[in-house]
Formats: sequence, C-alpha cells, structure tokens
Amino acid sequence: MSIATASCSLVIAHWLLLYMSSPNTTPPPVKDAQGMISLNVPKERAIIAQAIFDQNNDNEMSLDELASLVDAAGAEVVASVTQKRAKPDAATLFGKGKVEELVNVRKATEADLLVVDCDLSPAQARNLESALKMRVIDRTELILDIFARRAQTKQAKLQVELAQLRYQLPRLKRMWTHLDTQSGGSIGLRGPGETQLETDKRLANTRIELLQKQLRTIRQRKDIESKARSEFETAALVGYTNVGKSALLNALSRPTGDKVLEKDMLFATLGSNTRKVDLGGGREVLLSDTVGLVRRLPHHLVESFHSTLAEVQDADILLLVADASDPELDEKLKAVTDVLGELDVLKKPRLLVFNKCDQLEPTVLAGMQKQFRDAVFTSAHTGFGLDELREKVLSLLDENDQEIELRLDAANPQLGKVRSQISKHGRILEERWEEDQLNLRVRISPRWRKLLDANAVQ
Ligand SMILES: Nc1nc2c(ncn2[C@@H]2O[C@H](COP(=O)(O)OP(=O)(O)OP(=O)(O)O)[C@@H](O)[C@H]2O)c(=O)[nH]1
Ligand SMILES: [Mg+2]
Repeated sequence: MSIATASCSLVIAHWLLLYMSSPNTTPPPVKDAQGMISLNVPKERAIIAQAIFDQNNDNEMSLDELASLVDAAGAEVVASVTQKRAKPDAATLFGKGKVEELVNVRKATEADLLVVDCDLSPAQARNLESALKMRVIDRTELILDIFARRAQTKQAKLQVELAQLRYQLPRLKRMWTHLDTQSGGSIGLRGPGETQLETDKRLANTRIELLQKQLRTIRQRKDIESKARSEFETAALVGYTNVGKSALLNALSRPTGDKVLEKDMLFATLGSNTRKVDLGGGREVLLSDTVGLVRRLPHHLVESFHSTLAEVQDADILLLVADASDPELDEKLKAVTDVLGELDVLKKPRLLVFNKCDQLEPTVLAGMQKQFRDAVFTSAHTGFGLDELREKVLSLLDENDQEIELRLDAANPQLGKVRSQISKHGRILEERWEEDQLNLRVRISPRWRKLLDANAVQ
C-alpha cells in the first residue's frame, strides 16, 4: 500500500474503487515478517527534501532521520535534496530553481513521491504536486502513515485513525482534486463538486465523534484497572524513539514479565506496557514503557495519544531515556523535553538515563559521566548500570516518601499483612512493642499513606 493512500482512510475507499475497476489484478495481501499487511508490489521510490530557513534552526538536523522514517513506512529513498533560503515560498515552499531541480531529479530517478521534512500547507502540497507531477507528502503525513502501519491494539488503531481524520479534514479538497487527476475521470470520481465535499466533511466529523466516544470508553476502563493497582508507585520510561526504552523494561523486569517488543525501528512501541520491577530489599515499582517521541511530533498525534501518554502524567517519577551513542543526542533530548512540557509533567521528579553505553569508547563514557553527574549510564544489552539504575529509582522514590508513626493493635488480624506491605512500599525505620501495641516509625509513599488513611490504620 502506498504511503499516501495508507495515510488517509477516506482515500482508501476511493483507491479501492480504482483498484477493483482495474483490469490488472494484483495478488491478495500477504503478511510480512512483522505481521503487517503488505501488497506484493515494488517499494515506492521516494525523494526526500529539506528546506532550511534563516529564522528556524530546528530544521537543521540531518536528513538521516527522515530517511529512517521513509524506510519505516516501507518506501525506498532514491535521492535527497536540501535548500537553504531566507524564508519559505508561500506557494511551493522551495524556490523556483529548486522546484525545477526536483523535476529533473524525479525524471532521473523515476521517483513516485516527494517527502518533505516539514509541514506543508494544503496549497503548497497541491502546487508542488502539479509542478512535479508526483505525489507530495509532508513529515506529519509520513509519521501518521507509520503509526497506521504499526498500530496493533484497538486503542492505538482508534487513536491513529482519529489523528489522520483530524489532519485530513482541512485537506479533503486536495484529496479529491488529486484523485480526480489520477483517475482521468472514472465513474463515481468525475468532478466531485462542493456537495460531495460537504458530505465527506460531515461523514468525517461523525466518524471523529464516534472515535472520541470509543476512546473515552477505553480510557474509563483503563482508569478502573489502574485504580486497582494504585497502591504501587509508578515510574514511566519516556524518550525519543529507538533509544532502548522497551529493552530497558525487559532487562529490568526479567525474568518476571513477558518480553515486550524491542526492535531497531522507529515507533516499535505504540501502546504502553507495564511491568513490576523489583528494586531490591523487597520494594517494587510499576514501570511503564511509553510510545517513543520524535522531534516535531505531529500535534494531532500528541492529542490523539493523550490516553496512552496519560501513563506519563500518572507516573510518580519519570525515567528520561536517551541513546548515549547518538550524535544528535542534544537535539533529541530537547525535543523530548518540549513534549514533556506540552504534557505539563516537567515538575515530576525525573532521572536522566543514558542507554546504549556499550556503544561508547571508554574515554567518551568517562567524559559524559563527568558532565552529567546525576545521570545513570546503562546498557540494556550487557546489563551495565542496571543495579545503579534500580538504586537511583529507589532513592528518587525515597525522597518522595513521608515519615509517619503507626500504632497497630496486636489483636488486629491485618497486622502481618500491613507490616509486609509497608516493606514493599517503603521502609520500616523503627519497630517497638508496647504492651499489646506495635509502634512503627516508617517512611512510605504518599500513595500508600492515602491507602492507610482510607483504611483507618494509624
Ligand atoms: N547496543 C545496544 N543496543 C540497544 C540497547 N538497548 C536497546 N538497543 C537496541 O536498540 C533498538 C531499539 O530498542 P527499543 O527498546 O525497541 O527502543 P525503544 O526506545 O523502545 O523504541 P520505540 O518503541 O520505537 O520508541 C533495538 O534494536 C535494541 O536491541 C543497548 O543498551 N545497547
Ligand atoms: Mg519501544
């Protein structure tokens, strides 16, 4: 399935019409190694392009990431083009000369589509398409497409569809004109007028409402599930995509939990997975893996994935994971911090975790350790630094703990249970018997204290 068709569910229906009326029948879909549906057709050939403007340095990262995103969407990069300009051209983003160059590159490489590393206005996309005579998609459409291919759970699928519809709604006109040219005026697609466009908008809006309702129901069910385990403190692994968050979750929870998917591809994880992790001394924490972030993450996705990212908002502490061996480490850390700011969680206690340290020269590692004294340096692959990570998580939770005195009646049938729960969720500092009462001085988590209060234990 092509990137442009996959990135738009409304287009799919019309594309299917074209497909079914075509005399060349293509073999039925097959599943690839990752269990994803792939049509037995050659990979699409993509030109990737970047425009760097004087007023916006954020664009100045290499095109490698865009190439990886194209790869993750199942296409092949055949050429890359960069332009530096003072400001974007309102009609075509790139200047006239660059557009001509792109026409020549398309002819030389026989490319099928152009992927632009920034957001295009509907008009810019339309103008570029007609000048280049090939499909043009922007970074947001590409990321939405990857999410659509990767979504496995019902929640993720609904979230992606919602994000796609929200993104496509103002662009419906472009899709229609685009298909109209492609079809050469096939029956049912000829000259769709304003009425059809209005109908489509209404249908899209109805679908958006339905998706929002279904997502609310899933969220309510998850709320109930998370309340059931609310006695445990929670930590969330957050970070750029492909830094090793899932690998760390697996390494820390081994051998108790089933393994979650860790894979060298962008956006391997789309939902959230939670495992219990033993921090030592009998104390446990619930650790959640979350969807990977990316610079300039489409706003529609952040909004739609709100319920998945809610794990981050609910967490007591955050483990901000970065790939220590990544040359673009600083830019990516900044991108993650920006999203955390958008989620309003920057006040939560957090720990910086530099993973993939097995990829570093010892001298480089030593230099980073000096520079980031509060961070933890790990390798999910070799196990390096994992004990220190557990200790630091423990002390971060400890800082949050509150010291209280408890008096338990010896005749209280819950005595043994309460005592063992306290060591799971905190520390017993002092223990004294006074006649038929057990006096405890303890440090416990605010969550557990709430539970004790609710159960009138004092
Ligand atoms: N060398 C090395 N590779 C690692 C390490 N940790 C993870 N990886 C590899 O990095 C790739 C990405 O790992 P994941 O755990 O899937 O990364 P992630 O952060 O969960 O990625 P997303 O789910 O896409 O956000 C995989 O190929 C892992 O095997 C590590 O400590 N050292
Ligand atoms: Mg992952």
